Amino acid sequence: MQVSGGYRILDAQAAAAYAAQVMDLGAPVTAREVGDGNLNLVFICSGPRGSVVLKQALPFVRVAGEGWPLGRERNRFEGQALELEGSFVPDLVPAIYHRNDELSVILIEDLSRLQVVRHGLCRNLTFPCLGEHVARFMAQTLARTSDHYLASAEKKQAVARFISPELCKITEDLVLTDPFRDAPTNRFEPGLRPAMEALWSDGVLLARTQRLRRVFMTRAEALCHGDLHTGSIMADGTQTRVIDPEFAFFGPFGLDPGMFVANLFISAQARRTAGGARGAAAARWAVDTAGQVLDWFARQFTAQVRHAPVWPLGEMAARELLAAVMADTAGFAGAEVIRRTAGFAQVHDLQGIADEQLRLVAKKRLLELGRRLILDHERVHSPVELMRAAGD
Ligand code: SR1
Ligand code: MG
Repeated sequence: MQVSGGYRILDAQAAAAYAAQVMDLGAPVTAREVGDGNLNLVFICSGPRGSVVLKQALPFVRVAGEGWPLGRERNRFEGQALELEGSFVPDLVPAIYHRNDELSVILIEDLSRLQVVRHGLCRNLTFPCLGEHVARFMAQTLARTSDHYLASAEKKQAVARFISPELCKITEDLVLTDPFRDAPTNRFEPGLRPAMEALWSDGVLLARTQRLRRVFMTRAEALCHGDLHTGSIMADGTQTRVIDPEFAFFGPFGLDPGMFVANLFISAQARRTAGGARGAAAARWAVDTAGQVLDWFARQFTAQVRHAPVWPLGEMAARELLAAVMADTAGFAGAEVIRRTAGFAQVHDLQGIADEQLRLVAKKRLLELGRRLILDHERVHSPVELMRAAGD
């Protein structure tokens, strides 16, 4: 069906009408807005014959309001990324049914049967298949969009389709710069200031962070999800779907694995500090899962680049590549831990700890963990060494 028209911000009624025009949901179709993320509108549109999620990019950062303008092109990147990821791992991403770049709208599979992994972790739940699924998602999407699988010209065209200056700048600033200086975007309790000031005055830490920022900005190795935290994944006991790839761009292999394990480390620390006996068990699960996901990712990624169709690597070259990827993974994990602890984009794992003293204990330990991972990251060459650097 042909749908045209200029950009306008949809309300629930307009979202329902749009979904009804594009999909056969029966009549009547109703919609409710359920978005709880930082950037977009998200509607669940339901009719007698089924339901669908309509996601629309706003021309500004939702949590900040119109004072923080942001281009709507991120909706196109998200649609393109879902299409590409779906061709590699259709069972691990939501199906995409429709994309309208003019209206900055995508229609995707309704995943209401699953829950956002971060929400579950905050309630001490565990997800038995999560590690295996996320490892496969990362190995497949990263290897298959790299120069090992794509011919030289094809790879460069793919990089061009995902040039995403505004979203990359958010990560450059909010993940890799602002938390490492006294920036107005940072958000933390006064009791955390001495620990933050210690980070800001650690010249070696700042130099290692500059290296990570350079890697992020210059190394177009593969299509990264770009924001692979536990709020970007929905799951239950058997199924997993990686959602929200609006930050997708061609970046370093280690970015997604680093961000993902960082969020498991954050969950583990929060649960261990404030979750009682059930929290301690959930924390152990999160740390074990971090180790497993790195191990599974490392094995699959190595096998893929060794047997890749365009540029297969010999054993030694594959080993060297993996060592470099694990070093970057450790470094990005450290930066993600620090920014989720004291930067702009906070997480419920920590903010949900009602007791301020306990919250500060968890946050101080996480700042120390993040510092250690960044300082040591170039010495990390394997999943085991990364977990050792993380203290487990
Ligand atoms: C202004 S956007 C802040 C954060 O929200 C997104 O989910 C990304 O994590 C980004 O860094
Ligand atoms: Mg998101």
